Amino acid sequence: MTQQPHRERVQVGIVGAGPAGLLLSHLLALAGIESIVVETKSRAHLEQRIRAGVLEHETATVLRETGLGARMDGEGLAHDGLFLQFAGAAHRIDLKALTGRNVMVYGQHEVVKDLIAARLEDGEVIRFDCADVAVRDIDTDHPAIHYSRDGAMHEITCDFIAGCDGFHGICRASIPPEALTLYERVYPFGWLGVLARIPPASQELIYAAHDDGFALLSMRSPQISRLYLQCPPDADAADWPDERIWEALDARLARSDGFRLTPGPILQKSVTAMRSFVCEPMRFGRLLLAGDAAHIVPPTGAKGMNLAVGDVRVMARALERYFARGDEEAIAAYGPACLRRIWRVQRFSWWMTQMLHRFEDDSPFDRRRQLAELDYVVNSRAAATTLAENYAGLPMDWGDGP
Ligand code: RFL
Ligand code: PHB
Repeated sequence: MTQQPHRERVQVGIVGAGPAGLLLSHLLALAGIESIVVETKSRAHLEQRIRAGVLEHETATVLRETGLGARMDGEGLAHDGLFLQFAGAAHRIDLKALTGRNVMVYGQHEVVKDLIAARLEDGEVIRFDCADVAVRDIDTDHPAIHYSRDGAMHEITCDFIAGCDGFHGICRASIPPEALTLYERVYPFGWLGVLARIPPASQELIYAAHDDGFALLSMRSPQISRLYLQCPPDADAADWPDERIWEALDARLARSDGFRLTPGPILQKSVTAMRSFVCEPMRFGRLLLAGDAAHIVPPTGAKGMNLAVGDVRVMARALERYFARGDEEAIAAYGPACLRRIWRVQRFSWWMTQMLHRFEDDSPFDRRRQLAELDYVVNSRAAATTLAENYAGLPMDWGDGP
């Protein structure tokens, strides 16, 4: 006899406890809408997974306004500017002076910790360590999430499912391929990211374009640096012993004013592939996609998590209107409203990536053009403002959403 699943009902079933799924659940709870989050990984894994580090001004504001700002404001590092470095010299882009806004350097895993703690105050609304997660009946008005945990089968029937399960999740893959248009660019390089126990060598982030390839100096705290190196797309972190990493970083970040990095213990290293990707539409029936499940940007613009926050803000508002007065139009407006911002952010992330990285098939002409572009950006107030307003963040609300 087949085992009967344990059945539950909730207004919104959320697949994935990354920033998108957790913040959506938090925003819905504030609006009095019940949700359950289903996640394959453990709580400890999510709270230690090192990823994004830069919160746009508006992302920080959303967290603050929804009661999640205390630790961020205490431990996060507010940055009023960043450096673009090339030809051995660093040039400051003054975000604050150019836009009136700044960014907050606060690790994604810290945001995730704060969100998990806030959600668990409402009971067992996050189901960690789930297996065999699947979504069913997404083109009906009673879609369901199925999963197994500790040997038991579970079924959650919902009014809507939010697919917040990242680029490799099952939600987008559950939509018939003919219903989707996918736009994609895969870059011929990756980033080797390292977490090191050394105080940041610069108060603000340094994005460095070098003949050997791109390098980025970022940070997580006054004691911990986060550093990245452009590497081959199929690079294996095991082929990068610590000495090789420090040598490459030293070469790419060295400046004619004598600036040098001091090596220290490396706590973690991993390679990330780089791609631009958008899936349209962001909805199929009662399944709504958000965050990396619907789009990916190369990390050069520090935008991935911020886009996820933008999506779920719009989605929460659409769902709120739906549950208040059955407003189907708000649901229909969700994707189009997000996509306008998503494509602008795609453009910015691509632009930063092509300006700062070494492409193998670059001709000497391409290289000189790249340097001329950097020279223009740091010496023209108009061009610097373009970078600054995108980096600090375009408005999340265009006024045409639900
Ligand atoms: P996530 O964070 O990938 O979360 C998806 C969650 O879904 C779970 N999952 C499933 N759950 C249930 N059933 C299944 N079948 C499932 N399959 C997957 C996963 O375990 C996971 O917990 O997506 P979300 O929430 O959309 O958030 C997106 C962000 O994580 C991502 O865009 C950023 O990390 C990108 N990113 C950056 N974004 C920024 O805004 N600023 C930055 O400075 C920045 N730097 C970065 C980055 C991403 C990087 N990597 C590693 C890709 C730097 C790097 C190196
Ligand atoms: C990070 O600190 O992880 C980080 C910062 C800026 C980026 C990407 C990643 O553009």
